[in-house]
Amino acid sequence: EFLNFMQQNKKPFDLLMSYYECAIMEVETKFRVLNHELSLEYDNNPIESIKTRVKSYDSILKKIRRKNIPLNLRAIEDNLKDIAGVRVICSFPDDIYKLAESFLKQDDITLIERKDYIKNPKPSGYRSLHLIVQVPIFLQNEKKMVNVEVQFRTIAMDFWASLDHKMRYKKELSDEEVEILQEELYDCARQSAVLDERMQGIRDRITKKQEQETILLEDKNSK
Ligand code: 0O2
Repeated sequence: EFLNFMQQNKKPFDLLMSYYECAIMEVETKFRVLNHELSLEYDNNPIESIKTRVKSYDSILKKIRRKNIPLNLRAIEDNLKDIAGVRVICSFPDDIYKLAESFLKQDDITLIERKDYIKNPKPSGYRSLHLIVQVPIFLQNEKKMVNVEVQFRTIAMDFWASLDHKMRYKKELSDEEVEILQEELYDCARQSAVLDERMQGIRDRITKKQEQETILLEDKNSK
């Protein structure tokens, strides 16, 4: 049925996918700009890396089936809000919130949904801050609002999620093995959350010290 739909709607479907590509470019640029500005201000890059993807046909099809979404472009656009995905990887949890706040303050960004799996991790142990936003893209004759999912993770959260993802897609594992690995992964998630907090604590102490010395130096120079 999906194949049939794709054959009949190939052009409009590809056009819709190209809008998601454009929206990804817009959002990625916004984060590059923020990273550039913050790196000058604080002498430190808050963003480690940015990964982007448009959801594959396969994943789109699976989600349509799972959620019983009617097979037409309008329904896909309205119901699948994560076709365009941008993943922002930071070193420290605080930088995630700082970046998310600056991003959401921009007047062309509309927040549709926010899920904070850092404050409230998933039962699997998964941690990340998810935002669904709408961003305008400017085409030849129109302005189009496009949904983008932004996932913010620390390096540790991303490392964990990649391993968890690997396990989920390994068909060779028995149910029993999966259960054991899930418990082990859950434990790792808790430990990595503690690690994130400790590293953040160290970073905060270093910056505080730097700030105190700058104030001392300014005081000395003004006398
Ligand atoms: P992919 O390959 O990243 O596209 P839904 O999106 O409707 O299925 P919900 O609750 O709206 O479900 O979305 P949720 O759980 O907020 O976010 C879904 C995405 O978060 C997933 O995308 C994963 O990228 C990530 N995610 C959520 N939970 C886990 C987890 O336990 N482990 C890992 N590794 N990732 C997780 P997709 O569409 O599943 O996959």
